[in-house]
Order: sequence, then structure tokens, then C-alpha cells
Amino acid sequence: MKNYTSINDISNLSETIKDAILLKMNPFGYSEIGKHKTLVMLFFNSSLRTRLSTEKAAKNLGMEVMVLNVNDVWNLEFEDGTVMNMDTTEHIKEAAKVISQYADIIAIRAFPKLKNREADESEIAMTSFKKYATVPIINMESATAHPLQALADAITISELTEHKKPKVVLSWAPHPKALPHAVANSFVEMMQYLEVDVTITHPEGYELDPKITKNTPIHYNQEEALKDADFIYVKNWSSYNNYGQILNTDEKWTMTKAKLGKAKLMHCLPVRRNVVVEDAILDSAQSVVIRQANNRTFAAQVVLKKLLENL
Ligand code: AN0
Ligand code: CP
Repeated sequence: MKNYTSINDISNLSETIKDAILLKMNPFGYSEIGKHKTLVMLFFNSSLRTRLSTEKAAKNLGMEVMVLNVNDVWNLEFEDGTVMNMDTTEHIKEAAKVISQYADIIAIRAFPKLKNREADESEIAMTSFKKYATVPIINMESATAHPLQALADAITISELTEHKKPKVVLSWAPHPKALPHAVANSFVEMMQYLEVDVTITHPEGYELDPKITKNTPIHYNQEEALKDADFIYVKNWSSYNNYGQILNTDEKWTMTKAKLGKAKLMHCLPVRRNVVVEDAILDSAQSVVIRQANNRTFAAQVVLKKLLENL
């Protein structure tokens, strides 16, 4: 593997999930593979899980880790040919090449601005680093994808599946802020690969990019969609068609204990309690969100290991 910017970069997903579970059982089994190698993590946005789990994963493999909050560095210019007489101080062409001299792998978090769909979909930060850096790039959540989260989610489902072809439902929930589509996109793509029966439910107007959802069934009736679910993944996202807008805050979409039934509750976190999911679920044994967050370490570790093996 050369980069990990989308789940499509993994050639054998089911094998990779199994490898991640093996790493979870033996996290220090490859503690020499990253010796004298450095991971540089660049954050354009906040993070708790991604930051700590990726650092932990790298350290389990013997790597050194350096973290840079990009808001603290020179203002980066991404456009080609700009006359840089305004706010931007340093061009990505220099920045990416310079960082590549300090790093063996670069991991980047760069959220969408949710103002202009085309601009966000161009994934300027991720594509520019891929273009100008001379080392592998890992996506720690970009405008359109969160592949480390999706891999952790797949590990979690794989660990907890009790019968063949579990029913998995991605259920939209209200949120006071406009959120990105990345988590939902990568989760849907991942479920399409796995041996699961996947359904999406959301209010009208919240359709995700049809290039992602393809022929995955979509229900506007949440109750019908949730019937007999084994796993319910709750997540808010803003409208894709009315790009970045909040069209609905109806609390009847909040996940409740009654709606959950016997299913396991999944969420990538951070979660707004009693807006997205009721307390009663998050505080119950049906919630697997803490396990998901733990599996972020082994998702990152299997990805880093594959990249290190290919250096
Ligand atoms: C972000 C999102 O929804 O993409 C990050 C989640 C991992 N969530 C928030 O900004 C609350
Ligand atoms: N789930 C997730 O990516 O969390 P952070 O935003 O805290 O990294």
C-alpha cells in the first residue's frame, strides 16, 4: 500500500480486518518495524480519538511521532500560480517537501468548509500533499472520507457479529451544527464491501452523494428501516444536495432506547447526548462506541504497518 486516503487503497479488506484483530491481541508483536521511522501528524481541525489512537498505533510499532496543529504554522497556500501578497505565507510545494524530509509517513486531518461543494470535493489539502510530498499520506478525515474510522467500525462489527449477514442501519440524527459527510461516506463504502445487509435512513433532503450510496437502500421512514437491525450506526451530516445546510432538527430522529430494540449502538464520537443519542443507550451495554474508539488504534496500526512494509 502506497497511501491510505480511502478505503479503496486496501486491496484485501477482510484480510486487513483479520490482521487488525491479530494486532489487537498482540499489539507489540511488531515493535521493531517502525524503528527510526517518524510519523508526522498534521491537524487542520480538532481531534481527540484520531490524534491519540494514531499516535498510540505508531508507538506500538516503534515509530517516533511528531504532531503539528496547522493553525499554529504559517498560513499555507494551495493554489498554483497565486501571487502571494495576501494572507498566505508559505506554499504547499515547499511545505510538503520540507515535511517529507522529517517524516517517513504524513497523516493529515482537513475537514470540509461546507460552503462550496466543488471546492470541498477537490480535497485540496489531501491531493496537494499527495502530489508534493515524497512519502506516504494517511487520511485522518478529509472533506469526503474518514477511512481510519470506517476500518475501526468494520473491525468492531466483525468482532461482534453473531450470525451471517447482520443487518446494519446507518441512521441520520439531528445536530445543532452542520457536520461533514466523511464519516457516513466511508462507513457506507465499507459496508458495501462487507458481508452485511446495509440500509440508510434519513429525512428527505439528506441524501448522501449517489456516487457513494449507489444501490444501497434508502428509507425515509426510520421505524421501518430499523426493524430487526443488529447494528445501528447513528450519525448526523448536513445536506449534500443543499450543500452544507441544516434542513431538519426534528428530535423524532434522535436515537432512543425504544427505537434501538435489540441492536448494538454505534457512533464514531464525539456524540451530543440527548440530541443525537439518548443517555439511556450510551450508558447501557448495548452501546459499543467505546469499543469502536479502542479499535481506532488497531485500524491505524494495521494501516501504518502496511505502509511501513512498503517503504
Ligand atoms: C466531525 C464529523 O462529523 O465529521 C468529526 C467526527 C469524527 N464531528 C464533529 O465535528 C462534531
Ligand atoms: N471519531 C473521531 O475521528 O474522533 P476525533 O474527531 O476525536 O478524532
